[in-house]
Amino acid sequence: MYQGFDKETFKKSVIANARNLFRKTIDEVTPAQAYQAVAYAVKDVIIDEWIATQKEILKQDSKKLYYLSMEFLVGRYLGNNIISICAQKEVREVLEELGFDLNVIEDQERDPALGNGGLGRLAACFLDSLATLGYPAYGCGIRYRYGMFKQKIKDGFQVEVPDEWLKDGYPFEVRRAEYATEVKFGGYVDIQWDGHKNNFVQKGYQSVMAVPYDLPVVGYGNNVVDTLRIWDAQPVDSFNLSEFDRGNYNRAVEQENLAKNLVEVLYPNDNHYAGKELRLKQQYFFISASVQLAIRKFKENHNNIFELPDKVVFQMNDTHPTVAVPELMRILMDEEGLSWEEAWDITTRTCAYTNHTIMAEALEKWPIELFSRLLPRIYQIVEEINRRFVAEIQKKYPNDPGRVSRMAVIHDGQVRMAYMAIVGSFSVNGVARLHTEILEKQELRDFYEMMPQKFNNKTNGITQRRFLLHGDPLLADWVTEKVGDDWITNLSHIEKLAVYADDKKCQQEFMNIKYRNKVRLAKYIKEHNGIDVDPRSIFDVQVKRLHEYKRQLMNILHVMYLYNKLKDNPNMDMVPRTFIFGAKAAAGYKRAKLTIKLINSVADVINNDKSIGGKIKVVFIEDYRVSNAEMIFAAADVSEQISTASKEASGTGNMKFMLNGALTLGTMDGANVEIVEEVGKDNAFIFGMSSDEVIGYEKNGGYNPMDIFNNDQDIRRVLMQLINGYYAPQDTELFRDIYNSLLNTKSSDKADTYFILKDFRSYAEAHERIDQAYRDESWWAKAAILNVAHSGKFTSDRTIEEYVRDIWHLSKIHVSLDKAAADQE
Ligand code: 26Q
Repeated sequence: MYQGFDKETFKKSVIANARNLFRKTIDEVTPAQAYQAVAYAVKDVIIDEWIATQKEILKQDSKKLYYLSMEFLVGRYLGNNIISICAQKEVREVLEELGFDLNVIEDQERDPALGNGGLGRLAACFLDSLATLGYPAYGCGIRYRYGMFKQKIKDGFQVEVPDEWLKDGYPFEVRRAEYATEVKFGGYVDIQWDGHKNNFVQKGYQSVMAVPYDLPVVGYGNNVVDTLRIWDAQPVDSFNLSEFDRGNYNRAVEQENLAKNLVEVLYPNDNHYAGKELRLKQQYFFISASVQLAIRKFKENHNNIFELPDKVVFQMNDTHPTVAVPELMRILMDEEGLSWEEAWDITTRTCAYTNHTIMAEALEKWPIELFSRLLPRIYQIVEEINRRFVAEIQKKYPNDPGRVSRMAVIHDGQVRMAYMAIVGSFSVNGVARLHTEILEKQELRDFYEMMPQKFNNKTNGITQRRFLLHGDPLLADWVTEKVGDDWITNLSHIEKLAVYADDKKCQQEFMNIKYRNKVRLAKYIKEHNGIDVDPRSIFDVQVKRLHEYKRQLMNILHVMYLYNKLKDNPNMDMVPRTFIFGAKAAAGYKRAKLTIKLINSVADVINNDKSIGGKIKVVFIEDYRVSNAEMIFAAADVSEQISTASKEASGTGNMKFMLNGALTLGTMDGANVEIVEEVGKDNAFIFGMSSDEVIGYEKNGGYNPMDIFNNDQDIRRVLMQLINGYYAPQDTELFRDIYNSLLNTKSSDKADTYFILKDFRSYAEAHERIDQAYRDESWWAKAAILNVAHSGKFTSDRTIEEYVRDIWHLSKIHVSLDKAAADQE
């Protein structure tokens, strides 16, 4: 247990909080109030470690990582923090003595959902690992007033409801008004000659104050607490208005509105670029504030700015934070007085870039008009970056104008953010081996050719502390009983489970745990969906953002196909299957939303058809998010990872399922490739085209889904059911768009771009293999245990160690609490 934790003190703290916050005795508070009282008490325990860690970082003069990200999908804090201070048992006991159930209290917390999906959740896992491994790190992001929307399902359709996560205040955050920082937008650049050089001064701008809120990131059992710093926007008070603006009422109102709007809401697009002005403002807002503060902090105890790359590294989480490159250049030149060459040298040794997608539609390209109007000084710098880079290309590849137009940062009236990120960074990494290979050989080939030394792979990972220790306590205890608890901070130890895979008793124990987790999920489904599902059926799960490339559509088409088979032959011998979906669609993504409706329509028909004896059930879980995800992974038998090969950069849900002993049904895409490599092809169900085949068709054509439609009557029947009212008797045209997306007879070359029909048969066969395999309980248990045992590679602890070794070069800090206590005195 954590050194500083004392049960009696903790109990008193909870009681005192109830009194101070709510003027109530502890027996009077509601569960929501009890949550607050407990959360503040836990924060109280953490706060000394937090202070001690920051003092230690200062004392050691450690190099610091700034992980710049528009998204941090941290999920609930309370349960995770209690685990990290290793006081779960004690807190549970204290609460029981006070008449509360810890699980119920944890359930009161709203998920801070400051992210969309994989990229945001990865950032959260990374912070957990950084703190647990003892590395000095800051997450830098935005304190959106509204995070990812809450999803309601009404009449089968998704309805978005605002996520008011800050409504009752958030106990774990600390406002740091003393670090407020001004960020400037718009206006023009005044060039002033001072007799030696030109000075660039932004004038006539609007500004906002960026005010940071800090959230603790508690390392597991090591007293290290890092910081997630999220920025709020406040209007600058009129005293701060420059001479130029004083008395300009309109400008004052505009500035006030700018501050109000800036951090209002997270854009709910996942893997899709929307060229919205406000989005670019958000990007510059949090980047300018974060970079300014990092430099200010550096200068507090260093006087040589050339040492910056030894003390600071900025990791850019995709291209969203790429304005960090020109912003750092601006500060170094305009504020620190360095030359271009000096500033560029420092910048390109301080910034690093992670690519998370090769989907063309997700690539950020900002129109010059917008970019230069919003960020006039930054745009000048981008132009100069581009001018010099183009010259470099021409020097290296004379007489090859194609290269210049393919590679220039500014091209066709747009700023290409990925290219700026590459040019301005010393490291460019993909997030799984296959993804990095595709970047090098296809998408970023020209860049790889010109600067191969920058490119590297960092296969993603997940934190076992949230996704096993917290999310699946039964399995966690079982693993600990078998192999000890080292896996909590060193997941490679979980490998030792493999020796139990053949042991019949262990197999039974494992299947029992899985069964109890399925009962827990079945209860949740009954409560939330009113659907009865049989925990003895196979729980076949696809939970992730809804996107065409992830092919939820293929999954539901296969359910329709299976249902047809069952209708034709009600005695068909099959293991009962529960198909579970969970997915949010971007609010403006029509086809994705229609796919949700299709899933729910199919669910309605099948779940209410008594004639099939409950052999198939379909469940759409409303509002898929981190908190229910933990329970869903724990209950899964089959993990659907069925993206069109080459499209999913990595995937991380795949790893969470594996860790919880689900078998992968997947394509050879993203990190699935490495999962299969670890667990063996025999312990997974792999199907479909390879990424090379997909890329081949995309390049050369030659695929016509109509051929499949014409020649495969089962597929044809399913597709016809999309447009004959089988699942939408009121509106036979409802699913026409989905039908067209697969077949569009007018232009067949644009149909089925994600190769759903092409992969369908192979997918259906893989499902049959699952049906057969599940009948042999011993085989299944063995394969599931081997999945858990071979999941060691996929901890984010391993990923972070690789980033540290190859890119960040950080050193660990050690925090002992006695010292913290001594410092206090
Ligand atoms: C861009 C511009 C404007 C508005 C929104 C966006 C935007 C927002 C979010 C673009 C992309 C995203 C999210 C991308 C994402 O989550 N990618 C996923 O990253 C995971 C972590 O590396 C991978 O595992 C997934 O494969 C990848 O899809």
